[in-house]
Amino acid sequence: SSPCVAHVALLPSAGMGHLTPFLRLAAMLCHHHCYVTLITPKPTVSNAESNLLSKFFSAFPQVNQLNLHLLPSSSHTANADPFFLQFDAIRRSCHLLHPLLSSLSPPLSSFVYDMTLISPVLPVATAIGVPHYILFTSSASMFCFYSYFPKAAESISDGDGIDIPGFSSVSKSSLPPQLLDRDGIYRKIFLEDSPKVTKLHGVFLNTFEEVESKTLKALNAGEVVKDMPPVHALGPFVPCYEFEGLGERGESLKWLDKQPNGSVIYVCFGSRIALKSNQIREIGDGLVRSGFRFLWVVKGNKVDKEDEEKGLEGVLGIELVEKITKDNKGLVVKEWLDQRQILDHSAVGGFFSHCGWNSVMEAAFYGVPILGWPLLGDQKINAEFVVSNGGFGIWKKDWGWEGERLVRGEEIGDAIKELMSNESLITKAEQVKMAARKAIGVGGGSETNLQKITEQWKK
Ligand code: BUP
Repeated sequence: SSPCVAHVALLPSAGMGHLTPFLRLAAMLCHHHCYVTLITPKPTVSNAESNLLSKFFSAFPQVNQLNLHLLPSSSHTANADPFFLQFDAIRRSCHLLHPLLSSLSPPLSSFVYDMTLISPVLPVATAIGVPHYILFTSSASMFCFYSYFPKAAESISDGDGIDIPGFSSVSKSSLPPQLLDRDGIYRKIFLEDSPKVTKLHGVFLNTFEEVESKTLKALNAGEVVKDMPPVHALGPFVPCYEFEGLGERGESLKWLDKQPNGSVIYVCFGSRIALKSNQIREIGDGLVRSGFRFLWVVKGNKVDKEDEEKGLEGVLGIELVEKITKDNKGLVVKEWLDQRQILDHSAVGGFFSHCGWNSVMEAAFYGVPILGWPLLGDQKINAEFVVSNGGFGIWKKDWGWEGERLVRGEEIGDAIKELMSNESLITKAEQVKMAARKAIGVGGGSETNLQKITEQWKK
């Protein structure tokens, strides 16, 4: 007899850090023979998101695309983060989903939506009567913090940080700075949504047992929050060759091909942060001082749609460009690179990263040691993971958040030397890589979890 098909709807939120794991999950569900409807909030904030969506739909024509035309965001202060404004716009538009989802055929078996959408999606999912889950796009550690946050919210400004039962404490200096802004969208979402996690059928995480087992156990035992629904580790989400990059080998890969094994440090601070120009120049100085080869992705603007034709010289200054090009040790690019291909390249021996969770999991999957410089949001909690649980990186805590102080080239150069010459980090990264591959391989923890969940949906 032919197996029953599960029909899963997925709703991502704004930014590559949220979209990418959703698309990877969509690909995994297709490989598990689910019928997938991907809801796409339109328009996207960045070009990177719309480009990735096009690639995804050409690689997976069997996926049903459902556009969610967004209502405008409510008026907010002019300097609000464009990605947070988009979170808000998606939240305001979620009620439009009910007629779209209830008329789907075959009817939905389950609905997986972004961690930032709990309050507005909850009534829709309940009305349709479908089991529903969030994909929490960060670590299990961050999920502990998120779940417990409302209980500690009032006291965080005066206290030393937050002690989370069943987990450890998050020091005051590691608290996502946006949570201290009483009127901010990010804090509002945390306070409104977090108490509702107990109403979900489950929580999906892009992590794996081998590296966050204690935290996952505490969550599932209800130690962090009572009545916690099942929390499933499904990661690390594997970069998907079918739609990411599509195998093109651009200039940077050709450059990497010519460099010795493990000799290059790859530098990228994610899709959402544009550092100030004086800090960018210090990084450049640090890279040159380190004496190591480097591949550096520089971002001039928060949103790529606003990228003006300011060449590299405009961002870095002529003097630095000359230094970099003089001995041909470094390659600096302004455009979007396929990070998957970079981290997978044998020439890359280290990753200078902001510790966005997707980047951390990708580094784990490819076994690349990290020099972490957490710049905002959950990134210090992720950096703590890299240093403590994963043990495959270093983090200079006194560098602070983005813009807290100017981190000098000399400090950066020294930290890069420390990373690139530490043999034990390479060994540790290799162990994490093996564990990551085991988790998603046949019979591995994450693979088994996904198998069980999709079987339930098919019943
Ligand atoms: Br930039 C850049 N190429 O040039 P994170 C990013 N990426 O493939 P973020 C590229 O975008 P949040 C580039 O591999 C990762 O999958 C990268 O997600 C990819 O950080 C993703 O690492 C970025 O989580 O998002 O963008 O700061 O703040 O939501 O964590």
